[in-house]
Amino acid sequence: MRIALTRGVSPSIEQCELTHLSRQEIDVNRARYQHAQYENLLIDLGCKVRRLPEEPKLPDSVFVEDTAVVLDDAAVITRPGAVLRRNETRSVAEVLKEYRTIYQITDPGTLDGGDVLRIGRTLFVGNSVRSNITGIKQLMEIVAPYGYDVEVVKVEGCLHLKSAVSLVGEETLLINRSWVDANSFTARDFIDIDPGEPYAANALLVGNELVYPQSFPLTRRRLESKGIRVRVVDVSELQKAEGALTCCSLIFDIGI
Ligand code: CIR
Repeated sequence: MRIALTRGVSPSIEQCELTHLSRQEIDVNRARYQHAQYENLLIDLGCKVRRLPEEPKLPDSVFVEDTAVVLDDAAVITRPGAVLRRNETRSVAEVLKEYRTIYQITDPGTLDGGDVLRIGRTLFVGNSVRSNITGIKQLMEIVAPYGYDVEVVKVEGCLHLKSAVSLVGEETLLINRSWVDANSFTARDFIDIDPGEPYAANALLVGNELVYPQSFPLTRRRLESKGIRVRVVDVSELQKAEGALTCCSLIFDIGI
């Protein structure tokens, strides 16, 4: 069975962290509607959605991806780079401990799950504004006994590694080369985002199905022209909080 762990949109989402975007009004009800549509799509794709209750005092808590790295055999609870997001992890750890052995990134390490791109047994980890080398080294030590390698990737100009690059097929990456160097990922196929859509590199692969944001039609055309069929969802309200598709869930299999 495949679980998608999510959390309801906080009523305080308008006070979210913003790094590269300027603040815009966020319609909380619309954000909630879009988030529910996203969950429905995950259900359609075979996931069992487990939704944590919303956290009124934690504006960014809908972005659960940043709180943990869930592997087949273990889960690493992060220490988010944004101080105000650190209280988001405990409730996620409580759920994940039902399914996985739990590890923890500790002070002075910082790590956001949005910086971790898993391809097979390799974890590519963005050294970004949120994830420092100490945190990445801690992750490396935790996952090595489980047979995972960690590769550090420099990220510049965007929030997380997965803002710049994500997996859209077994060996195919959707990439914005102005934020990350493609040479960091050897022997893989690339699809470039449309230059007019810099935020378009974040797609969510669920099994063999690709979930993609409605707001990037030009890049979507590029994906489709390569034979990749996408399931489109409108997350425009969550994008105003600098969130993307991968960050709204933690997806993992149980009974493996
Ligand atoms: C933040 O700055 O932490 C949130 N406003 C957005 C987090 C998005 N997370 C992700 O892409 N993994």
